[in-house]
Amino acid sequence: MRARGILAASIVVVLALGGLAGCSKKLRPIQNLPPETYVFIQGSVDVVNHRVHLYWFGTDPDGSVASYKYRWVYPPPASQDPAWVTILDEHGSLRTDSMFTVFTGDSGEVTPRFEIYAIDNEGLADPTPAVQRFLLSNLAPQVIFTDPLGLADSTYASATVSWTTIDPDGGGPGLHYRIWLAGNEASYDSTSEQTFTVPSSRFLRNGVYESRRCSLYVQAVDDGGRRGEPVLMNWYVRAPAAVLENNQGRLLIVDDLPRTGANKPLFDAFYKSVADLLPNGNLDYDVLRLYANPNIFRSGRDVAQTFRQFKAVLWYRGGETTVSPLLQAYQDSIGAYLDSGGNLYVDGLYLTEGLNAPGAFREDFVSRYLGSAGFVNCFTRLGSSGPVDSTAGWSNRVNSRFRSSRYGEAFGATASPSALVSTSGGIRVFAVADTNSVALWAMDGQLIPANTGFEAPVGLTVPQGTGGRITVLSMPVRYAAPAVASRLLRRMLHDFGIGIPLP
Ligand SMILES: [Ca+2]
Ligand SMILES: [Ca+2]
Ligand SMILES: [Ca+2]
Repeated sequence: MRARGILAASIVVVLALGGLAGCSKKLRPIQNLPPETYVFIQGSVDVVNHRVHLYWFGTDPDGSVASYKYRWVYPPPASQDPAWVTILDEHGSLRTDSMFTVFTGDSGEVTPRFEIYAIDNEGLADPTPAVQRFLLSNLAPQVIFTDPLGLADSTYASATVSWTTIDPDGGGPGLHYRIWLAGNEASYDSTSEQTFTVPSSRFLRNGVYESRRCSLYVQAVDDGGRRGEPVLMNWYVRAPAAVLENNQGRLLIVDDLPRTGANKPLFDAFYKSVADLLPNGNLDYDVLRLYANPNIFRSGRDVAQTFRQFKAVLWYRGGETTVSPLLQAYQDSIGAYLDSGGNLYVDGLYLTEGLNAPGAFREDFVSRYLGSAGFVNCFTRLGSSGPVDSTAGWSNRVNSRFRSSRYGEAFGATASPSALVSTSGGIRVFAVADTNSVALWAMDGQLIPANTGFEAPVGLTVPQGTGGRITVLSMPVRYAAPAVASRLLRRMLHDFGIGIPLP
């Protein structure tokens, strides 16, 4: 009642001045009359949406209306004397209508009243504000997952979910979402986006990552404060490895080969045989088969958060003559992992993009993380029937000779890859700044077309500023015979400091 009290007081003052004038000279023959205020809505008043468009106007018999003040008064226990709010348009001018979003909370129905009064050009207020009572309704918003993970899916401690929302009466600009894992409702995450990546830390139990089924809830809260029914998604979350050190597994092996393929068992067995040499054998690493779990990475954060649960990542593509969509899409997150001290080994064809040569990593990734100014190009036919042109794409023959001065191995290739349709080969020759970073050389004249007169760096191992390392071979190491390939891979992984013993 404070505002009304002030109004009453000002009226008394005006009357007193008027009375004083009447007793002496006629300083002011007519006292200022107050304005009158009217409010109305369009349509029925029976039950109105909680977002309501109100109109009002005021008249002043001896002047003009200068401004309006309004308030919403909710039924008790809410205050019956909330503060008045001055309403003006964005230019500070008089305003006579507005769209209001009324807080309904979870009841879905509320009976507030709207009060408004005009103030005239001499600052005098309408002593009897206009009042309109309402029965306002608000329907609950509902979340629907657009791409839920299922019980057959698994992730590490990271998951990205997206959803759409149905709110029959809008939802408005205040619509937002609460997200929590079962048991953590009290400390939910909030977003106004319709997608969310659950932070790894939310999956910790007693400070540790565990393999277990997880339940994720998403709940919409609309502009009226009404909460919808939480929706639930169940899937399986894997600990990085059976044996963890500082909550990390030693190695994540990413099998980026199709489910079927003539040489797939050969590659799978080869990488496993080397990883099994870790101190606790297969308790120290995990294998992610992308073909069996195609939904595991759905955002850059998924990749970054998953990689960070491992000291090192080994990503293999065998002799695939395709561009890896995941390496291509998430290379920035992979770079962030390297920046934060992670170790990455990746081998395969078409790993990097160059002149007339497709590949997953952009050239700026090569310059930033691989210490190379780019590639050494050759001049060859693009595809079996394309034009002859400059290109970064090279290939090799069976028995092409390769050597690693850094790791003290040499071999003749056991295979010669085919080329991606209409392009040159999948091997890249790096224009390295520091030959100490060369992990693998193609010897003089051994590539297709022939690298006559020079040895060609086709694999690099480059330390990163924060203690991490990236090792990239632009052909599968298993093109070497198994014993040599195994020794070479062991030496390369030994550089990561994850406990792979030297041969
Ligand atoms: Ca007046
Ligand atoms: Ca009035
Ligand atoms: Ca609603």
